[in-house]
Amino acid sequence: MVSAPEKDQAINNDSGTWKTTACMLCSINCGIQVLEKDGEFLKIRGDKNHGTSEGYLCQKAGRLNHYQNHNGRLTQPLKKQPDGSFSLIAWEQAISEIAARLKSIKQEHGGHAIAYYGGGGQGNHLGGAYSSAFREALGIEYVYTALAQEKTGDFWVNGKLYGRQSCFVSEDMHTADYSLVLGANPWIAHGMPQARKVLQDIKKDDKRTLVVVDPRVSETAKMADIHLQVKPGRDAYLLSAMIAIMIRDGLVDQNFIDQHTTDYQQVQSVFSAIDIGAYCEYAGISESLAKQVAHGFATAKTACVRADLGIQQSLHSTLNSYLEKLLYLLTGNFNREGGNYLAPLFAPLIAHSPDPDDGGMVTRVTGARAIAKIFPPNVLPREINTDHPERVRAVWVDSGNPAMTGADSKAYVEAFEKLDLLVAVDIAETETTALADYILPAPSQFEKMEASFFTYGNDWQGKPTTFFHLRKAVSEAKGDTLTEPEIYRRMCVALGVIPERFPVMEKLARFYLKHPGSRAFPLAMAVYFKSNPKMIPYASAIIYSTLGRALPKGQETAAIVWGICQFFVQRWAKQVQATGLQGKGMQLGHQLFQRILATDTASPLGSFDANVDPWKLMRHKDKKVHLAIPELLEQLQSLADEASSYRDSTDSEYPFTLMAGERRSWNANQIYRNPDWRKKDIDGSMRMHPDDAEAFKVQTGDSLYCESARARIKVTVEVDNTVQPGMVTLPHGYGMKYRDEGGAWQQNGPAINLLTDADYCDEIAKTPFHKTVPVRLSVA
Ligand SMILES: Nc1nc2c(c(=O)[nH]1)N[C@H]1C(S)=C(S)[C@@H](COP(=O)(O)OP(=O)(O)OC[C@H]3O[C@@H](n4cnc5c(=O)[nH]c(N)nc54)[C@H](O)[C@@H]3O)O[C@H]1N2
Ligand SMILES: Nc1nc2c(c(=O)[nH]1)N[C@H]1C(S)=C(S)[C@@H](COP(=O)(O)OP(=O)(O)OC[C@H]3O[C@@H](n4cnc5c(=O)[nH]c(N)nc54)[C@H](O)[C@@H]3O)O[C@H]1N2
Ligand code: SF4
Ligand SMILES: [Mo]
Repeated sequence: MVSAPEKDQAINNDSGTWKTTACMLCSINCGIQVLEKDGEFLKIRGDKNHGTSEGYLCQKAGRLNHYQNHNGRLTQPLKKQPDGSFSLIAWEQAISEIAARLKSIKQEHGGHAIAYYGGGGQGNHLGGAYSSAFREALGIEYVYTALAQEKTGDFWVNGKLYGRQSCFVSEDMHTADYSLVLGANPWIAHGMPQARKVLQDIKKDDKRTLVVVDPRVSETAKMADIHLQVKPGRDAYLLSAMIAIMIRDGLVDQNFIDQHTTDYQQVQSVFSAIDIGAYCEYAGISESLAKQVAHGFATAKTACVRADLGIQQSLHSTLNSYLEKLLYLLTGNFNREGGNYLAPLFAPLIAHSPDPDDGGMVTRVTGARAIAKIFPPNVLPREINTDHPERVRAVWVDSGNPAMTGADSKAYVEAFEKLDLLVAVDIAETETTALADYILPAPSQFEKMEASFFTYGNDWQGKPTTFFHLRKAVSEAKGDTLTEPEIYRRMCVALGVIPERFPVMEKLARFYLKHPGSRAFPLAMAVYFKSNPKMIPYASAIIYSTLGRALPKGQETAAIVWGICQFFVQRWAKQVQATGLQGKGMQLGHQLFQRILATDTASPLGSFDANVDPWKLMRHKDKKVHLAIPELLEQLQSLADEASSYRDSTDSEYPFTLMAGERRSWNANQIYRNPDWRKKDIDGSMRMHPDDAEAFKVQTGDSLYCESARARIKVTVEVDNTVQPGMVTLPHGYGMKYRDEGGAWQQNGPAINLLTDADYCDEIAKTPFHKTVPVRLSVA
């Protein structure tokens, strides 16, 4: 926890000014206050007034000055020259050259030859919200994003069970009596507000139980009442055995099943055929322990499951997501306090894609399906690096570093080098910007207005209020940067789909902001879109060019939030009113917007107390959970064959299982590039079991080679008995190049995606199996 002495609160002089914003290193976006001076953060502390974090911080936030200030910040637009070097280019020229090249690619090959990658990281979603107009202008259908290398299997299962992939499920670990944490390490990776406090509260309370399923004795597993130390990648066996035990022992909630679900018989018959003993043995868990947890979960007054990458980026990932959900569904722990539940979202962060058989989109080259209207980064290099006539020829990357974070970095580099055009929008020089034809620099997330639409992390009863935080800039933008929304607006103008100005509507917007009761602006917008329906796809750019221009300088990008508020109140008027706002319809939407705009910290969106019926968020017409997913029940039936044909990996060419991408105290995706922010684990060591270290005669600090079928990298050993023998782990968020003080390029720690293979992924969602990469080790 980073805190400052009381006396600092009074500082507002030469030593800087305390300003309120949020940490953007993970999806929780805890409120912070920074003592800012000339763009430097001198001190950082938690914001006690923030609705969800209430002053809570983890150790990473205290180092945010390293995100904001380092030698690799981009401050000027750059264009690659024929010799590979970059030279300065004026914005106007860059935008018009890029627009001309994109237009000609579109004309010659169609919009599908252009892909968009990114769309917002952990705290910068405003740019992504405005990019839709730009994508429409070019007919871009292929949106690739990091989310499609972790959560799309889960979304797909939600689509089958609840009717739409956009049905978003959260869990109420704040109040659950029994919490099953499955392939997640919230002590380190968070994933819920105030994660460490939640875990400590459970630990202190004898009546509450924490079970952790993890091959490693993770920091969270150390706090658990029961740790199921599953063998890496074998969760599907453990989970299906637990479900089979629940069915066999009559522990399912038959009332809930009868009232709220369909197709239970099919599910029951598949699970009844499971050889529980054999599955538990294969998973590495004793049958009695699996039984104890199955009984404990099913008989607890309230129980919930919290799952993350440990099952989603591991073998059988989509199937794992199904099994995890069946645990809480069959025991009736759904849509109730202390269980898992459908949660309302502020903005439509997740969309829905039909399956290919129902007319859903697939990629032209590899045939990968869209889930939630996004495509898996695993297939992108192959969509580019091919002779296929319908290949991807241009990529626009915004706030992503796929050359480092996508599976198989070498394939990414080779593919990006083949592109006709690569444009990268970032705040820093990255491995991806190095490959770009044009680099467009944006202000950092503290130098512009920003927001994240991850507003769902609140609990059913613990905190029935959903918050949204529109962060104002806390320091001046560096150099000649443009916000992403402004870049997208200028691209739309250069592509000829919107005019530079909308003088009449801009004027009406100014009048409306002064006299909201007039409704002049919203009515004019409605009339405009009614008479110009072909302009509807560019609504985000238009609202930015009109209402945005009418807002105070620096707050233009808030315009879209006004629109989102209007949609939100159409659905949740009562809940919004319950937070103290009056009025209805557009007035209410406007009031919500004004409150968001006027508050420095997170403001309440709506009060979602027990009066909200979460079943209303179900999207199947019958409002029932459709339990049987034929594709996955089929996969389930082939698990037995897989186990029986398994050969002991110690005989194989790659006898170790590498968890490629562990969250640790000192990694934060690719958001911190310069390693100076780290206090420990500077090299991003490879954790290995003492027995394995002894076999290689290595100690902590020694080097080894870690080699997969794709590449070999040198790693620093950390002897560590939290991992199982035969299993090694390397951290996520290392291996990036950075500029040292003299401006020379350096690299820090393991670049893990050199080792990963794009084909080693889930059949349905194409999410990578990063947690179980087969490797061999050798003496360096
Ligand atoms: N410190 C830190 N926090 C972060 C991030 C960061 O970079 N650094 N990144 C953020 C992001 S983008 C994300 S998506 C989240 C991810 O958050 P998490 O998924 O919680 O983090 P991971 O460490 O990737 O994996 C979680 C656990 O899965 C376990 N695991 C590995 N293989 C298996 C397996 O086969 N089965 C099971 N059951 N468990 C397995 C690991 O041992 C680990 O303890 O973290 C967020 N928070
Ligand atoms: N092997 C392996 N690979 C993994 C994972 C793993 O566990 N193992 N984890 C995966 C997961 S879960 C995730 S979420 C991804 C993350 O991968 P990415 O989404 O590629 O990476 P991020 O770290 O979120 O940061 C992306 C970029 O955003 C830039 N950025 C920061 N602020 C701004 C801004 O305001 N504007 C713009 N335009 N850019 C900005 C940063 O400089 C950085 O270059 O990695 C994935 N890759
Ligand atoms: S939990 Fe996430 S948002 Fe909160 S301080 Fe830590 S990294 Fe930042
Ligand atoms: Mo992630």
